[in-house]
Amino acid sequence: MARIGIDLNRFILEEERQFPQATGSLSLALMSIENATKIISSRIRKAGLSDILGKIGKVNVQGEEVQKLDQLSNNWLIEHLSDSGEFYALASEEVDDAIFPEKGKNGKYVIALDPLDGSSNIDVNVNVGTIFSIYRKYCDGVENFFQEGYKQVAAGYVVYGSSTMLMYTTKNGTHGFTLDPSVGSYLLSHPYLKMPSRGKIYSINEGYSQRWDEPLKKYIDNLKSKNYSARYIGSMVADVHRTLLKGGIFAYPGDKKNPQGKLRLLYEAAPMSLLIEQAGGRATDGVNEILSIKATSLHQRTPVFMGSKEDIDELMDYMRG
Ligand code: AHM
Ligand code: MG
Repeated sequence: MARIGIDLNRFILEEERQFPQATGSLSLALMSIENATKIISSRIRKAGLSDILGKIGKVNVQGEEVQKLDQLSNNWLIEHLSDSGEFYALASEEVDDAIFPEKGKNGKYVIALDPLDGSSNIDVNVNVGTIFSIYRKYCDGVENFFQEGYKQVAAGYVVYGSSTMLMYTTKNGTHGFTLDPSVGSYLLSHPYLKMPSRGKIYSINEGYSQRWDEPLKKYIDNLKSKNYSARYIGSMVADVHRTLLKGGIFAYPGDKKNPQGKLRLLYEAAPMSLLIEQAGGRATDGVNEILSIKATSLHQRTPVFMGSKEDIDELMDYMRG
C-alpha cells in the first residue's frame, strides 16, 4: 500500500481499511486537517507585506481588521476542524481554554494544535509549520487532553518550506507527503520513514549555554569533539524535520532561568515525539520518555531532547551522571 506518489486521502482510507472496526471518523478528521493546511500553505505562499507585518487590531485598506498569519492560521484551523463534527474539543497555542464546538457533541476525538509554529521567524522568511496531536475522547470535559502522549491516536505536522510537506503517523510508521501545488494534493514521498540510528548534527539554542546544567554542557562539548555540525533554525517544525530526515539531536532543554524550557507538551513535544519514535528515534525530557508524561494543563511546558536513538541514549548516560 505504500506506493510512492499516492494521494494522502487514498493513503488514509487504505490505512483505515486495515482495521475492520474503524468507522471512518479518524479518516475524516485527518482529511479536515489536510484541507485546512492546504489553505494555510497557499496563504503563506501569497502572503503580502501587510499579512506578514500586519498587527492584530490594525485596519487594512478594505476596512477589515488585519490579522497576522499565526492568528489567521489559528482561525482557519478552528473553523475547519470545528465544522467537521469529528472533534469533541480543540486546544490551540493561540487560545487559553479548550474549545468545545457545537457540531462536535458526538465527536470521537480531541485535537491539540500549534497553528503556526515558529511564527516569530516569519518576517525573515524562515520555514514555519502546523503541528497537531489527536486523542480519543474518553470522558466529558477538558480532561480528555490530559492523557499520556503514547495514547495519541494520530500526530503530525506540516512544514511550509521550499515545498509544503505533511508528516503524520497513526502509530503505523511515520509517513511523509509532499504537496503538489499543480494538482493541490499531498503525494506520498517518504513512506515508513526510518531515521538514522545515529546522526552528525546537533540542534540547540547555544546562546543559552551559560544557563545549562553541567551534564548538558559536557554532552554538547563531547559532540563537538566528535565533529558534529551545529544547525539551529529556531523553528521547531523545521529543526525536527531535518532531524527526522538526517538524524542527530534536537533539544530545547530546561535551564537555570526556565527549568521547563519553552516548548509545550501537548501540541509541540508529544506529537513530535510520536513521529520521532515511529521513525525509530527516541524522545525524552532528560529524565522520562516524553510519551510517558501525562499533561496536567493545556499549555504546560517541558524540556525536550529528541532524535536518533543512539544519540539520545548517549545523552541519557550524561544526564544520569
Ligand atoms: P512559538 O510557538 O511562539 O513559535 O515558539 C516556539 C518556537 C519553536 O518553533 C522553536 O523551537 C523555539 O520557539 C525557538 O526558541 P528560541 O528562540 O528560544 O531558541
Ligand atoms: Mg509553537
